[in-house]
This record gives sequence, structure tokens and C-alpha cells, in this order.
Amino acid sequence: MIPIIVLIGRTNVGKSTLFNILTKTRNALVANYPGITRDRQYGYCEFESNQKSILIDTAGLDIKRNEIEEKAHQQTLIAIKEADLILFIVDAHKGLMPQEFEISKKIRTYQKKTILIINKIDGIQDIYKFNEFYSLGFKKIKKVSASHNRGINTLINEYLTPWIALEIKNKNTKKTNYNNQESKKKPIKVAIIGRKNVRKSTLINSLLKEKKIIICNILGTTLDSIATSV
Ligand SMILES: Nc1nc2c(ncn2[C@@H]2O[C@H](COP(=O)(O)OP(=O)(O)OP(=O)(O)O)[C@@H](O)[C@H]2O)c(=O)[nH]1
Ligand SMILES: [Mg+2]
Repeated sequence: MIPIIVLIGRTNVGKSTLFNILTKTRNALVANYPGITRDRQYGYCEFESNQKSILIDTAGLDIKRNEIEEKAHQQTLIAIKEADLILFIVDAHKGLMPQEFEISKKIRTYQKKTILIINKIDGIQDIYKFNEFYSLGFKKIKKVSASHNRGINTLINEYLTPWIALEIKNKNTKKTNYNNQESKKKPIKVAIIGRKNVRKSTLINSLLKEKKIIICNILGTTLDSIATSV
């Protein structure tokens, strides 16, 4: 059983960028536009010290303005429930935002270990700019730049791998149906392709027997390409 880490935060703070760098993939869609991630995206991290974990990228917890954002929010809550560790990402360029107090409050209701990640520290000269994030009240705080690969090795070596070691020791990790790469048998890969709104996501959810992918009667609801095991 592998510990599960979830990425939470406002939209556009760099959650997917961090997902890609930690999983050493480009599986998560990244763009300078809010609301790009909607579904839960599962990835697999294997760090140099041979520590492994499952990482979940999410839409995060932000203001919900429409049906898709409401459904994405629900997907994020499922991911938090599944996870053993929360990485709460904030954006140093934007500074502390009022909804981040709300997100902190929500996260705390789950009583899970949380690390506050101050992302986008590149290009910031004034180190006092980071101080406002301390008012969120998290003990473990790490400053990084996901897109410039700054602080990532320290995040892995000083925070993530010791935590993974402890989780495994305590055998606290939960079962997940994510098909990790430890499996000896190579699964057959099937791609579900078709025009917009022809019910591709409905078909996948029926196969999985769960509401894994957001279904909405709006063209182009699924943005990321989602991999899942069945
Ligand atoms: N300067 C700077 N930009 C970054 C950094 N990390 C991410 N970005 C940029 O921020 C934008 C948003 O990044 P994403 O990773 O898509 O953010 P997200 O939180 O997943 O966004 P949503 O899925 O839309 O909620 C992109 O243009 C990234 O290139 C960073 O460390 N520094
Ligand atoms: Mg994203």
C-alpha cells in the first residue's frame, strides 16, 4: 500500500505544474488560465530514495461559479478523503487571498497532515512578502518554484520522503484502486476517443462503477486526458 498525497489550493496557483514535476511526467494540463484542471488526475511518484507515493492533482477549492466548478469541487473533496497528506499550494506572486482562509478552514476539518507550499517564489526580491502566508497557521511551510524547479529537491528530501517512511512504518495508508507501476502484469491500454459530448465520460464511469469523471451537458467538459485502471 502506497501513501497518497493530494494537491489543493486556489485555481492557477501551480498545482498541475507541481504534479508534473513530482511525477516526472507531463500528464497534467498546465496553462495560465484558471479552471484548467477539473477531474482528479492520479500520478505515481518514485523518489531517488526509493520512496513511492500516489499523487492526486485536483481542481482545488476555490469560488464555485457554475455547474462544472461545483462538480470539480466535489471531485476535490473525494481526493482529500482518499489522501494521507495534503499539499496546500498558494501563489507568492498573487499574495494571500481571502478564500485561502476558507480553504484552510475546510482542510482542517479533515484532520490530515498538511504542508503549506508557497509556489512561484521566482522573481520575488522582497522576502517579507512571504510572511503573510504564515497567518494561515500551518506549521510546515515550504517555498518553491515549480516551473523553475527551485526548492523541489528539498521538498522531496526533507518533507515528502521522511513522511512516506513514517506512513509506511505506521501502516496508515489506505487501499487505492490506482494501478501503480509495481504491478508485474502490464495492463492493456485502451483509449476512449470521440467527438465532444458523445458520452465518453459516461462510458468510463459505467465501466468503473463510480462517478470518477465529471459529466455535464456542456461541450468540452473533460479537459485533461485522464488515465484510470479498471
Ligand atoms: N512564475 C511561475 N509560474 C508558475 C509556477 N508554477 C506554475 N506557474 C504557472 O502558473 C500557471 C498555472 O499553472 P497550473 O499548474 O496550471 O496551475 P493550477 O493550480 O493547476 O491551475 P488550475 O488547474 O487551472 O486550477 C501556468 O502558466 C504555469 O506555468 C512558478 O513556480 N512560477
Ligand atoms: Mg491544474
